[in-house]
Amino acid sequence: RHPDRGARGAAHLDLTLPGRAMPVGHQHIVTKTIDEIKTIFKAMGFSVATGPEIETDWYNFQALNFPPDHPARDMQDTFFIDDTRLLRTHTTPVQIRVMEQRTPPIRIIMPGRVFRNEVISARSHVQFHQVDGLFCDAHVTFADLKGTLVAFAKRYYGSALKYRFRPSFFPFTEPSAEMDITCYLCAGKGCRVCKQSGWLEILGCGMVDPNVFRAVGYDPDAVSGYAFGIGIERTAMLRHGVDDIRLLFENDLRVNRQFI
Ligand code: 2U9
Repeated sequence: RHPDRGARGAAHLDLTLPGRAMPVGHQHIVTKTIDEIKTIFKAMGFSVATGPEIETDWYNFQALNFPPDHPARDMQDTFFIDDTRLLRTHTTPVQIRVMEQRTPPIRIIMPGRVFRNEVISARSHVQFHQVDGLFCDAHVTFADLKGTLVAFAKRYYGSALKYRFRPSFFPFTEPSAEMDITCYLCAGKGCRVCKQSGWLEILGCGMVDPNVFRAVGYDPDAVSGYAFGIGIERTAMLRHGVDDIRLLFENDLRVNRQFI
């Protein structure tokens, strides 16, 4: 008789054995961050669109007011696939595709992976994620931009924060700005997270440049809009105190399990 079998040969059920672990997967911190940002903007009436990671020069640069050979292209170190195709350096080209297909009002965000030919270090990587936003209609003002982005920041980082908008430059917006909030860790006193400055830069934004409207066949005298871009890894690293972007792409379970 087999030692594990009973008199009639049936298997015993040993109720004293420990249960088998059934590990459950969970979302990556980058996916979670994108989902949280999507939820906040959806509640404010934005819809979500996605587009191709392989783009053309027109959608990635020209339609966004980077003229051929303009030095502003140097800001993006691009991975070119061949003479006509490249890996998108931002998700902004998706906005051009949406504008070509629709007429204002448009209120939309685009999350996605982007690529830049950078040296990999603790602070920069060849791939990262971005959420880009666009609001297009008649009579949109910088006040609308501020109202929406301040509402987003208060919902995501906490309602007690103070904020400031600093002038900046992007080829596709004019005027352009970057938004800082008081550091959520030290409330502006200065600490390791904000590098003693009290402020954290959380996004770039601006009013859509009239040349971008011309590129998609809109009349810049009739249509106005604001746009913004949020770097996801940067956001996740700020929120969770991760100091090396490479940790977000290595899939080391000792790291990933900290964000269940
Ligand atoms: C259209 C016109 C303009 C999107 C914008 C930024 C400013 C910005 C960066 C944030 C961190 C990229 O991931 S990042 O490095 N983006 O600062 N993005 S305004 O502007 C648009 C979008 C659509 C039609």
